[in-house]
Amino acid sequence: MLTVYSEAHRKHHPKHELAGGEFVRPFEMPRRMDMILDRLGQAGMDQIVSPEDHGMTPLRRIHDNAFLEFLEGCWDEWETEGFAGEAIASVWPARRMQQRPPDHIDGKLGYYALAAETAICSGTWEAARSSANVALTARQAIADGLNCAFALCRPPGHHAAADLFGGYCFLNNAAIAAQAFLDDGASRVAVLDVDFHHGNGTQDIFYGRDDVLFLSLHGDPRQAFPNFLGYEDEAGAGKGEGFNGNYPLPPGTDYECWGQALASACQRIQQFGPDAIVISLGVDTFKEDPISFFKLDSDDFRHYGNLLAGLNRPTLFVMEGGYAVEAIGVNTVNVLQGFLDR
Ligand code: Q9C
Ligand code: ZN
Repeated sequence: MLTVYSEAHRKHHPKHELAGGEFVRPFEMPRRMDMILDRLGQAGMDQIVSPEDHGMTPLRRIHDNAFLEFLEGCWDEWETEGFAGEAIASVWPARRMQQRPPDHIDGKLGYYALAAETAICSGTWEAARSSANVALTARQAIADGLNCAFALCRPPGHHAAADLFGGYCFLNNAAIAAQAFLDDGASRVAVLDVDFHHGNGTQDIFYGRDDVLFLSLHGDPRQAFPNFLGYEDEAGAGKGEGFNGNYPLPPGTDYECWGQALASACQRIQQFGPDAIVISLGVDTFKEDPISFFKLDSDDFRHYGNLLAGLNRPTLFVMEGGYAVEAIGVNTVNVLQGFLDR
């Protein structure tokens, strides 16, 4: 399987994540990519290419201009204030307050952030742009005739909405690629999000639309991040009604239960009949993931990769989460190998 990858992800290397009331080393770290690259090599999947620059146009199809300008300028504004640490949101437009972006960077960070764990550092914007280019280049390879490709994106994207960053995400790589399929002539695209966390950004972006079917299997928002979206009754709005599907699952969910939800999601995709499928591929469903509560083991990843091939559509894999770093390579490549085995 063709892999698209860029070293530019290393420019996003925050030192701090707010977790459990203290600052810890971020779970979402550059070494995740090294582990996946190592395993791709061991598996003989050594066809790895660098991304092309697709410019700002495909990003503007998904994200607000003011949000893109905020991301691009955030670090400079933060430094100009003379702040010593990394740029982290600490104030929000909570209920009954004005939903207006203010001028000061502290306020802008809160306006555009959905959570406080995600720090912005000097290279975050460059890394996020390159991550989107990785997804767009892999998508182009499918448009040019491949039946599958792997976008080894970092930072991840599925929590990012049109004007929100957080959950380690800045630009919604999967949504940007899905929109690019449509702009390139596709009539319908399905986005299947198998990351442990609900893909709130992707859901929000496509919630009112019937040309993108968004389905997500995830930890129930009653217990899991992002905590405020991902309920079963979120079915889409307006002409998008019926084109959003959530499968919230409880703590301890194993492959037997998770696989049933996947089978049901796959049926809906078959009915929808998409021209292409984008898989938001997070492997934080693994039993040893440090921040998640599903119980998949490494063989299960190969098994569901094989099921995804049964959908028999052009398939773009976009890397999202996965924080059991020692196993992230095996689990990720198992999905891809399971897909190719068919
Ligand atoms: N106590 C992705 O997997 N923090 N993002 C969770 C739990 C944020 C995960 C806190 C997790 C974000 C792409
Ligand atoms: Zn996740």
